[in-house]
Amino acid sequence: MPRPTHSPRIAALALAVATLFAPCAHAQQAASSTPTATASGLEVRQGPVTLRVVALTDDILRVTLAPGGAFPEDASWAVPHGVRAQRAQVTPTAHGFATRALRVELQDGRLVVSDMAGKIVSADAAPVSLDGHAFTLKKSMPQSEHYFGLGDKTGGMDRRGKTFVDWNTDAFGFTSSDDPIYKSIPFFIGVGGDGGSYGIFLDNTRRSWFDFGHRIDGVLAFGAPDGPIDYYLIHGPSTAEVVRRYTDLTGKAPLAPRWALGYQQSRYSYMTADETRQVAAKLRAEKIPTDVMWLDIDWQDRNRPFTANPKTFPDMPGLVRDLGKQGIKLVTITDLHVAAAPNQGYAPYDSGIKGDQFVKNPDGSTYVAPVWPGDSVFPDFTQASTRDWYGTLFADQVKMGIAGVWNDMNEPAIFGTPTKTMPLTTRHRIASDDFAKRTADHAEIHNVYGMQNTRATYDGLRKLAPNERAFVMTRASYAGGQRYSVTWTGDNSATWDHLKLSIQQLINLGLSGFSYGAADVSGFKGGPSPDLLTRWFEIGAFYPVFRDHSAKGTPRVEPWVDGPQHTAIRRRFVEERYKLMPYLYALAEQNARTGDPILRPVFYDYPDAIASSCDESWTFTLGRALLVSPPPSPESPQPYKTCLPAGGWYDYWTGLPAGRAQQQTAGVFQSATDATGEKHSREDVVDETPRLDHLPVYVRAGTILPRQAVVQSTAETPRGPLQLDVYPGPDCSGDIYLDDGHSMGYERGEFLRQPVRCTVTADGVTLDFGKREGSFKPWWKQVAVTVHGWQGKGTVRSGASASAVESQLNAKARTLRFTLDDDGSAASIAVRRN
Ligand code: NBV
Repeated sequence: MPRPTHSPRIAALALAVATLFAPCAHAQQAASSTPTATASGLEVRQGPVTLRVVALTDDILRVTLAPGGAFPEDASWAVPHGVRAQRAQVTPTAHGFATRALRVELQDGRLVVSDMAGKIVSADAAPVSLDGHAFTLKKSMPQSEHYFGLGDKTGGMDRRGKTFVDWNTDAFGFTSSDDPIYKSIPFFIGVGGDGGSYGIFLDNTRRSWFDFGHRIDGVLAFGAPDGPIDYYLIHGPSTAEVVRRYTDLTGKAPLAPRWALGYQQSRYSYMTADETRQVAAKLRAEKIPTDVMWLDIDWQDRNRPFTANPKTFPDMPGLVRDLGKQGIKLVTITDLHVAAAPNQGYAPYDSGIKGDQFVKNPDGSTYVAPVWPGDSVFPDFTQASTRDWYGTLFADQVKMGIAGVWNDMNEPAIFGTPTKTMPLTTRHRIASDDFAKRTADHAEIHNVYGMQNTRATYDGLRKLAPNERAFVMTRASYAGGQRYSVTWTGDNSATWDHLKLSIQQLINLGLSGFSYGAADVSGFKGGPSPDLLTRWFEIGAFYPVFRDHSAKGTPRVEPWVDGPQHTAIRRRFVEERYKLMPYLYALAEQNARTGDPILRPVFYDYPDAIASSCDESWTFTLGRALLVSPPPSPESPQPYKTCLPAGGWYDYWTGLPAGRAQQQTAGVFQSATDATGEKHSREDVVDETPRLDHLPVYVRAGTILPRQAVVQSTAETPRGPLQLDVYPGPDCSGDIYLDDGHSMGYERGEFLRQPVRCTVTADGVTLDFGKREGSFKPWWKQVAVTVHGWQGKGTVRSGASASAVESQLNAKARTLRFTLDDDGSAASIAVRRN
């Protein structure tokens, strides 16, 4: 039954709220004039405030408020001009307007958004309250709703009952409840309410805050001390639609080079080129597949960005070349501060001063403060011309063959001050995008400073090597920063608690647009026990970006440090990641097109999981197909339960049907009912007993999983055929995607995309290879198919001629295997029981 749009509950709640929030000096009262319809929404005067709602699309509303009638500047660091300029067609209604998906109404001065069935998506709990420049918005908070997003904030996975502040902060050694930390992504998603999932993105760069019923039960409040009252309401109803639409607004992460998905070895710091070479050689000798080595600040001369230490790294091109021969790329750190080193031939400083590129003090002098190089100056990345200049500084590194850049310390971190950052009075001279040319203080710019640093780096790299994908990793960022950089969670600690937290951080980063997330494997601060490090490798092997990194003065944490038994387990998991590379890379490409995260909460693809009977606070999926279920108390041998969403699952490691289906005799899953007639239309609970050498991973019934033979890096061509593991079940499909892995050629059609579908029939499975798109030629000549869950004999026939294909049955593993020559044409393969 659709709920009435004029909810008595909201009115009651608003009354309660009105009594709980003491009205501020300028609190705006409910008395409002009649809304005026505009071409794409409405506008209404409410006392001292004018409210404007504009439908950008049927599912995305932009809400701006003008205290005193003056609307904020229509400009944004997060949402590009063209996106903000979109308009949907709307129909005026008695109390507001409707799009094809939403009804937007003002009820007693409160904005109420409901879907076409009358279910409330989001409703104001009270009118906006103003206090000087500060504002507070309040929304009602249904009991059933849970909240996600806000980037990699700590405090567990669900934001409900908690309060957060957005203020980019260098948070070395942060705990699992510290806030704020490095990033500010003022976007959250409400999941589980009547009207389905929705998102709210407050596009305000100031020190904003979000309170999910922590201060007042049932009231979701958010605001900022200053800046525009400008937010977007994004309708789902699925969580996936919210995330896709949020990334329509703020941008998709560009497809990363394939090597960025390989294993990456870092340390603060590999101190010399020799040490770097030795670690690379050991990685190869130990047969730990590796794609990247990272150089931290000690590669530089006196910690000066854009220099190399002439004694310890005398021949960077030589180092790049030698590592390259072993299939290993080099990523180097470049912090944003520039050493204040006049008259020393230090070009970044000299050219920067000449071009007047640095942040200023209020009196107009250049702001100088200590960071790694000692006294430093700070590029004013809010000027497009400064970003252009900064980008050119990477020319030497690009020439050396350095594959990517690591932007650290860009909150920005400043030494020797309790605030850990610049004074809020420092001056930025905005000259960018559609902002009015004006001076802004650091309080306004702070949260976007790191993002604009990565923008300068990314754009610089793209200009210097226009046919290469740019790889930038950042610590600080703002909403939309995913357009320029991947990210990691900063200086975590070597504790079990942090291992668990890392998953929650990466899940919430993915829901906040940052699909390429990493957390330092091993923990940056402290030293992990051998067991913790092994578990971290196992779980890290399923992170979107898989990088082992640790602090100076801590025990070494390269994969081999705890002896052969631990190394063997760690190696096995790294290898597994490389086997999964075709799947992972297809997920990355899907992410670039749709915004679907690589690593996801289970409820992303399986919405019922939001009410799962298991603790899913750190179970996650990698794409729709793989569900990873680490022990909830990783340090303890306590048995635990994994909840497998409805539909049927296979054990990834054994390939056998999992859960209730383990007992089935007739083979594969068909729709929601398997061949034994047992329903898989409800969650399946599996008992797990933790074992250090095992991480439970499941495959959705209905998956066609592309895999390959192990390689030592993505630079190596895999031997043998492309492997397709078919896990029969409902909605059975898989995607093959390939390109050269590093150039922009894929944008010009140099890619290979091929859908594969399978249909479960009463007597077997039919596999349909769709038409190939794109001009890229694959490395394989053959495709090796393994059908899982198979019982009894089988015959395989190919194409219209039904020519017989030789197959091998493995009764114990319940597989039927066969190999097909692959000339790229569409084909239908019939696998039949006989
Ligand atoms: O550049 C050194 C470190 C780096 O290794 C780490 O990953 C960053 O988060 N960096 C912070 C500077 C300060 C470390 C205490």
